[in-house]
Amino acid sequence: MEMEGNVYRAHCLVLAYPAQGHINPMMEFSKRLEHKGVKVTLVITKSISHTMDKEANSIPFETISDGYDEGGVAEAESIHAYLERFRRVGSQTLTELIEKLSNSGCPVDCVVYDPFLPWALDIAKKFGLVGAMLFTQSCAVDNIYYHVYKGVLKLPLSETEIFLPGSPPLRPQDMPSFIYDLGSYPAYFDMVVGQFSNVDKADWVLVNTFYELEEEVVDWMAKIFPLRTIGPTIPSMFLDKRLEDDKDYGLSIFKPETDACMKWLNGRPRGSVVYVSFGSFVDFQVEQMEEIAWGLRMSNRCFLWVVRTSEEAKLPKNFVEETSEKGLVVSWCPQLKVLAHEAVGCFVTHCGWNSTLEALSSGVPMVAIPYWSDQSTNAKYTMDVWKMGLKAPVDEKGLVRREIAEHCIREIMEGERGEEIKKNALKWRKLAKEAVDEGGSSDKNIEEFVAKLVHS
Ligand code: UDP
Ligand code: 7WV
Repeated sequence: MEMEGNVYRAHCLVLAYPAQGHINPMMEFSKRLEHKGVKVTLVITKSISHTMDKEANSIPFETISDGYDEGGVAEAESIHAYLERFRRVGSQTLTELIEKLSNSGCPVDCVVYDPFLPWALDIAKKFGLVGAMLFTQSCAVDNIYYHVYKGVLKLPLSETEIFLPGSPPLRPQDMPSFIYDLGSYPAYFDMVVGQFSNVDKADWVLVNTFYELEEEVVDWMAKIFPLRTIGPTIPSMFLDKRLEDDKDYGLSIFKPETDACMKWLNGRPRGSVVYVSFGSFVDFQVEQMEEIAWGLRMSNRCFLWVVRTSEEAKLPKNFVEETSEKGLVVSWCPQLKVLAHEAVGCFVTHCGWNSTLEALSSGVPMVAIPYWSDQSTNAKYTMDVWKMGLKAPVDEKGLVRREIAEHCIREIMEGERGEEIKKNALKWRKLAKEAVDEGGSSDKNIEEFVAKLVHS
């Protein structure tokens, strides 16, 4: 096959769910495929493409419609209505896109898709294409949802300890929020459990994790599915450095205050800064925001805190002014660069899966304050399995109090436990890099995927 003078081995459509934490891994996986000679077209929704800043060297993209071209989910009457219309209009427009590409001499061989959108597999199969789901959450979390799907894990939870194959005993509060707080987001509950609705038709089940990180659960799930680990999907320059231009994800919903952050970090002593960020979604109660602000102040450390514009009003009055000697508050930052900066010694995070993998790949210890979705499970593993952070305990109202936040930060920055955690963090950084480097577990899996694609 030939395209603009370049010979390529196969053509993959890579369909992302429209959220920052889902687009990033799809983008990076696409770059790994491209590096191995596959042509890739990234597919995002029209609504999210309006809000994204396209940086240099990103993968070419096309859009489909979720039926809400102006505002996406924010425009919909409910999450349920959004997902239903996305299924209908998305199926239609994805079909049209595949037809268009075929007619323009660039036929598609394979659809890689986020299993939040399982209907994409049905479309791929209608065209006789290879279908590969790519889970953008941890294998442990996928395994929990699989057990709910199978009806093996019965809800509401009635036990105080839950035993699943490949997993340590979990308390209800270590489960994803949609499970322990059953009924909180019924449409998202259906979506995450529905990821398995047509898994039997998938040619590949790819997971954004690496074997060494989740050995037991990967071994267990690989007995049931054609499962391969392909992560962590972090830009290559932060890991194996084999993809020269891959310094950033390439599509960003918010504009990072890069210069301000890097200038502020430069010159600060090694490991002295607490970096605080809760990702692209978290919408804290005012009270929780205040407790975190106070905890930070009480820790007496320098901090860089990402407070999205929509969250700004929740900061205590005059907080930014009163802490300006010690802290910098920005609306968005280049998180990978910040985590890689030697001044950063601790990451206070919601434990979104990307943030967790990024911290792990940079060797930065975490204080986890999970908010919803899979974050509490990621926080549990961070503390008790990977031992590279602390999961901040909550009070009866479900809030992390200021003394607790302060204590966790101090434990990591100055405590004895912190030393152990730092040592483990560095161990994970090494293993993450090895996994994606030449001959590593994830690299081999991607090689195998591409080789089979070419010969199918
Ligand atoms: N991120 C960023 N700048 C920030 C905060 C986050 O670039 O100030 C990126 C981060 O590197 C990660 C993504 O946004 O890749 C967030 O994904 P995650 O799964 O951690 O959380 P979500 O936003 O989905 O809750
Ligand atoms: C966006 C929308 C819904 C969910 C997520 C992101 C996530 O947690 O990954 Br459930």
